[in-house]
Amino acid sequence: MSSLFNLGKVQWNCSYFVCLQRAVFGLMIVRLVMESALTARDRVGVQDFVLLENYNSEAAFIENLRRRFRENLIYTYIGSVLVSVNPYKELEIYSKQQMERYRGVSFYEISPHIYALSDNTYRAMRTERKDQCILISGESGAGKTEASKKILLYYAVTCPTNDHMAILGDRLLQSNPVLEAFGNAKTLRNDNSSRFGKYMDVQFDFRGTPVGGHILNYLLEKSRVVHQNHGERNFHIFYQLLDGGDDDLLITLDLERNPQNYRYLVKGNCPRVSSISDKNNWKVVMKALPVIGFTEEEVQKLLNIIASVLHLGNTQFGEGEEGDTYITTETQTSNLAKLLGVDGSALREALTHKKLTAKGEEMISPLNYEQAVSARDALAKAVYGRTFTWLVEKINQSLALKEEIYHSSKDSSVIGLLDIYGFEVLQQNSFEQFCINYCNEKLQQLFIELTLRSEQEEYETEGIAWETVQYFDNKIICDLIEEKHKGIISILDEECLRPGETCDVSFLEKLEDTVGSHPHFITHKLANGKTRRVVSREEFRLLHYAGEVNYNVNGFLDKNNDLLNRNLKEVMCQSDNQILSHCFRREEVIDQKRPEMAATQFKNSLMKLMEILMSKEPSYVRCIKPNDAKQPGRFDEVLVRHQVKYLGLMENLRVRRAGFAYRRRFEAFLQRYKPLCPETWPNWHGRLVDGVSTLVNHLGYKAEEYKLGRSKIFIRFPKTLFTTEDALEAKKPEIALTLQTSWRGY
Ligand code: AD9
Ligand code: MG
Repeated sequence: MSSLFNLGKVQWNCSYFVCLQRAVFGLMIVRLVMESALTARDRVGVQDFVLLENYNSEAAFIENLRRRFRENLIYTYIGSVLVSVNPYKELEIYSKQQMERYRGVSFYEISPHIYALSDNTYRAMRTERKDQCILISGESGAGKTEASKKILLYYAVTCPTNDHMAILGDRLLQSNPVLEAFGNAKTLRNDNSSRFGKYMDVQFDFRGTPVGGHILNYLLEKSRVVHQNHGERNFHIFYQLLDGGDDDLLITLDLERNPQNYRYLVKGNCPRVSSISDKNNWKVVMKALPVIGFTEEEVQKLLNIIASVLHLGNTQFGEGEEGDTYITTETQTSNLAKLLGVDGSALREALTHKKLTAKGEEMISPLNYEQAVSARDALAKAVYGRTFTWLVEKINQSLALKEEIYHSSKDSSVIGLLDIYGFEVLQQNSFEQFCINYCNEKLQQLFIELTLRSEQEEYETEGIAWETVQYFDNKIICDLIEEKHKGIISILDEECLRPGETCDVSFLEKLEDTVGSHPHFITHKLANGKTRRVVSREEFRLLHYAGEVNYNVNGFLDKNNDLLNRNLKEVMCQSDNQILSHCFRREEVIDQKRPEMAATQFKNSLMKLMEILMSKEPSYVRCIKPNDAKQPGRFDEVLVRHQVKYLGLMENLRVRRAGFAYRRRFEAFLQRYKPLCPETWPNWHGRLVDGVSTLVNHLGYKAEEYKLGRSKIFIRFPKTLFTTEDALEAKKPEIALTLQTSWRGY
């Protein structure tokens, strides 16, 4: 983020200086106010890790976090990066008054806060007219989604608006409970865990008014629809509907109130969660849907779909003598067909048979019991997954830029918010964890690229003496996963497409053959022919940047294939439920081309996401989970240390400490400050570097305060520049008198 206090690659321009100057003025006043506003409590520990005396010590770092956490000071900076520790309790720090407190005030003048980061990003967007993005990372339950909601709320409340745009603000906010109802679930790690990735652009016009929004969603964990681990739940919306829907609605949908009656809801043996009120959340969602622009009919169709997934789960099969299969829950299937808006007998047949084309002829062959169960589950996942995508599209339509603004949108800028699933290590890790953790590897790459590496490279290019900070570059792991032909995803795709008998175990064997010697890949086989105990015969282990994870290959091929029998697709695309007929297109049935496999689709969508993020100025929120028990006041040092390590916070701090707060090309620096030195004023005719040197000597800069590179001056501390700005401000009347045009410093 190229903010006033930023370490990033800031190339200042004149307009930036105007802003800086205003900010400095503001600061002088604010400083006085804020100095007194910062209470002793605010100053517990250091509020920026850069100020830690022993900044190389991980123990000192963690102690600072702990001391502040104990005082409910959950936010601390590393320069412009915000570190946040989940308090697991409501703090009185998010009120409207607090928002006002942070509005227009610079980062360091006030205690660290998510609002300060939001405000700073907003101002950077406005003054520099450069798109921004806020990347929120951390493991499951660390507080990413809460942070993203707070940022959104801050913009909705503090940005200038008008009646028309207030509607948009409302929609932006209301889209959250809806997406959470359909895309979040209770897991062992988080009672409200996001089971999809979300990148949201908020678009602002030239006045800084929010005028549009757009959401990109990533890989919903569809397998949860049909299976949940012990202690976990299906997506919230199912329980909300059963708990909150009124009696008439449940009768129409042929549902009973007790979730235990639905096979898709009993797998985790956890129908209720004490921290969640399904009934209240149902009301919130039902209120939100019309705000986002859902018609009554659409809501009804949507609920029909949710109910039909539950009925699908209860559809049971019996086995005939010939090994064929029939449905034993006839009445239920009739209701199911009604809810799906499809023909009952066609649905029955499609659930128990598959259609094959051999030598140009179509044949119907019966499914055996396992195949029928898996066809049913595939249908449930497809129906739910595609409806979720439709929901996001629908929300996007309601957030879309209004036509008249769209045409003048070259004047608009964007702040993107990334809230994507955190690194996950479960007892059993499957395809989903593989994708989630791969995504976290990519985000770590981006972080390295944009902060650590680029920062160091600039010092090298400029010839600034610099003690290189060592960090682990996880590119090697990204390559292991994503490299064409050689990476795990390619091998998985090949195995899915290979004719003949392939299975999850043959995939594992293929992995052993191809990447078996990779330093970040391990299976049970040891080079000396012996067996490694820590990895079972069905697993491979990846040494991720954030830790080691064993992945069980069972289900990898199926989940990557994500196939739905053709005759089920045919039935679904004839649905008279408009949402479903939109989700299941006729072309898909006619077009025999195989769509991209799930992991490749995900990989490609991540590549696009990286491009989007690279084109913006990033800010970071690094979220930390203080304990696994989801309890307030508990700070588990081992857990925190692990996160500090893999979030790269120590490296981040070292780079920041070793670095310079500001950099500026010689000509720009000289142009602005030359009035402050008689030898450079009104013009300097020598080499630029000599001019800058003369100028800073005259200003009395000490050697440790700055360095001259090949084309830029690097200033270490904000204070140095403030003093120079103050001097310039004092000199302004004199400059105005002596010169009218030749100085364009402002
Ligand atoms: V996951 O990767 O989606 O599973 P997140 O998104 O990182 O995860 P989330 O934001 O959902 O975690 O936070 C988990 C829970 O911690 C929330 O439901 C809150 O109960 C709690 N939390 C998080 N941040 C705050 C906060 N700033 N204040 C109070 C918080 N409670
Ligand atoms: Mg989340």
